[in-house]
Amino acid sequence: MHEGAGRIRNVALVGHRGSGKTSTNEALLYQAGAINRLGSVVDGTTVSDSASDEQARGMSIAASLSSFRWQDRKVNLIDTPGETSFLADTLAALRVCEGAVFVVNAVMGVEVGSERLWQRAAELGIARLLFVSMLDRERADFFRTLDSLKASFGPHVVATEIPIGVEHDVRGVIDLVDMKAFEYDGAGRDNCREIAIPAELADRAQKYREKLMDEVSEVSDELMERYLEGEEISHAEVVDALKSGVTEGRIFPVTCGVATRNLATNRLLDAIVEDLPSPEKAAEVGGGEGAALAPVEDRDAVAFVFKTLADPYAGRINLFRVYQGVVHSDSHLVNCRAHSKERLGHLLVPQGAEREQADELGPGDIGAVAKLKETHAGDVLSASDGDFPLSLPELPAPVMAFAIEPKSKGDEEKVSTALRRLREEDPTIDFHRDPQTGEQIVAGLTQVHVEVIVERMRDRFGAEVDLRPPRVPYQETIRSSAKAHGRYKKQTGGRGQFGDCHIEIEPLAEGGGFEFVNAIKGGVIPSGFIPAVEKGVREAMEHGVVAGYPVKDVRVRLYDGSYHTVDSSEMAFKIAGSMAFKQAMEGSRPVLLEPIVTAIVSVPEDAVGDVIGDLNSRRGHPLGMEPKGSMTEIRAEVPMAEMLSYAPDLRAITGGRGEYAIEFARYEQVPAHLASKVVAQARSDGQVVTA
Ligand SMILES: Nc1nc2c(ncn2[C@@H]2O[C@H](COP(=O)(O)OP(=O)(O)OP(=O)(O)O)[C@@H](O)[C@H]2O)c(=O)[nH]1
Ligand SMILES: [Mg+2]
Repeated sequence: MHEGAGRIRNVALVGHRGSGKTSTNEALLYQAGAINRLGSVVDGTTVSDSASDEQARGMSIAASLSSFRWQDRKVNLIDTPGETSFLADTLAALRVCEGAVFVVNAVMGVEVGSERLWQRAAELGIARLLFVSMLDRERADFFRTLDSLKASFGPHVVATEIPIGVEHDVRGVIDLVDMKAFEYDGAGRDNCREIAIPAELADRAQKYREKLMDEVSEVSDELMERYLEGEEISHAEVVDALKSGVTEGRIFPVTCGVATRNLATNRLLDAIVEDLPSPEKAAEVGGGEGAALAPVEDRDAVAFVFKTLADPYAGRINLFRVYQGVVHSDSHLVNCRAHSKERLGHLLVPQGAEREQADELGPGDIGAVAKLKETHAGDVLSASDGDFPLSLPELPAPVMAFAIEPKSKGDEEKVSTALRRLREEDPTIDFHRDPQTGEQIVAGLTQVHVEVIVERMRDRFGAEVDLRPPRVPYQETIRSSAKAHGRYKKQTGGRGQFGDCHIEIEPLAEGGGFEFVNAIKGGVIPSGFIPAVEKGVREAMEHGVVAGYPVKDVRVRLYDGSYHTVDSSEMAFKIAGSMAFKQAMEGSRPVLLEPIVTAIVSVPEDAVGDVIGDLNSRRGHPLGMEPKGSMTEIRAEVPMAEMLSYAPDLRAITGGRGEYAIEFARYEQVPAHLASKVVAQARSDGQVVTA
């Protein structure tokens, strides 16, 4: 039997790196009885950070699914990585959940990255709760954190409980809906007991209750009217209004606790099952991808694979969510990308650290399946082949590239197998052979990302590699238009070669890419050869004339030419097209472009001056700064070439207290004095063949 879609809660735990998600995940599993021991991140004993590199680094690298029951509901909880390097997993988790819990650290307040996740969750139409964690830490401040949450996420962020006690003396919470207080003794499962509201907190609790009521009454006009006229609003009405406000994304309740002491996690569980919508409810409210699919049983099964992991024991495992119908074990479904049948053997449901087998998973539910032939994250499995509106969210481009070289000769095959397998798990990894230098390039979102990839290659596949400084992905473009004539003619006895074309090239706006315009009149070049000219142009554009980098934002107009009835061939026209492009580019003020990134650097107040000074010396332009909790967030645009080895430098400047993320922003022309250096380097690398 499967769980009814109305009784399921699919919930992602998201938030900034280190905000306490994995510890919260652990406490929720423990409190719900799915595990019998409260593991810790420090000891490397949590369920969701089970990989050895996660334990060694004390951070989550992959999304991790656990299922458990609470209040007779089935909760599928996904712990996600906060580190932006692993954003692919975080976004994939958000994609398949109706609800998210934003975990925010009570010392730091809202941090870099959480705001962008909030935005993504809003776009996906996900209901959101907030959990202010680490109340027990020194300098933890629930109310300051609440203010920072409102400042970042808007006025509908509202506390549904407030803590009793501060820092290490925190001992419980006051529920603002029921106006009841609870105290926690020890970290055991039955550590919660009701107490009277402490007298010294009575006024404060009343004040925050009013704020909550203001917010709740806005859910309906009727409620608002009665509330303003001072009428009594019943407890059940408040609970219902809160629930529908959360479901509709109009209210964002803030809860709080201490994960490592299992303090108030029972209340977070209550909030998850009571306030967050089920797949059925979310479908009624509408919105989101997959809305065209109804979470009902009596239709053909449609499931979406959102995560693939390479389990060292079980092989490849796919995590999927059922959007419609029922998925059975020992059945066949069609992979709608590959249009091939996959046999699903056992269905797996992760229960704490174990995986249990399930006979079937109903609409809205999430589970795992091992040993599919070719299915991976992003694929739709369905009873019959079709085109379903389900896909992974768009991901940032991997901008941090390194050249890698196997430590031992002859390991090339091993290395590429390892990379292929790892990319199944993480679509933000890019690897390719640089056509210019023959180097094997591996690119990720950040330096940490690439380091993790290299460690995984070694630990899982025994493939050891050296990393060399990344090459900057320069590009080239043109600044004026020019005409050129490409003519390829060869007469070597017998049949010759003849191709002849006139083109004009002109600059396109940034992002314009490439346009090819066929303006041939009267068949002076037969239409069968025109694609060959275009192909020749495209090939020439792979290596611009400045320093051998790809050329972009160019329109090429083919307007004249001639042919020979016997000697003309596709090959000859392709070569003529290439020749014409190179020649035209020489005359069109070609320039070198470099990638500019937006760096978001988060540092303690006292390091701000030094960090900005350093960014300036890297040709950076500060865009602004903002206090974020106890840190200051600096935004700056900096050429990527200047940020290649930023991590160790930032560490040195801030004494290890700073962190940063970079995002690709755009391409800009390289200043002339630097461009000549890049050109000289490219020539000495043999990347440019001068005519
Ligand atoms: N004192 C205290 N420490 C906590 C609490 N929650 C987590 N920590 C500690 O804070 C650190 C980070 O916690 P994690 O649970 O790994 O945070 P995370 O959000 O999963 O981190 P990433 O997965 O890297 O984004 C660990 O050392 C935890 O032991 C808490 O409530 N109180
Ligand atoms: Mg974690």
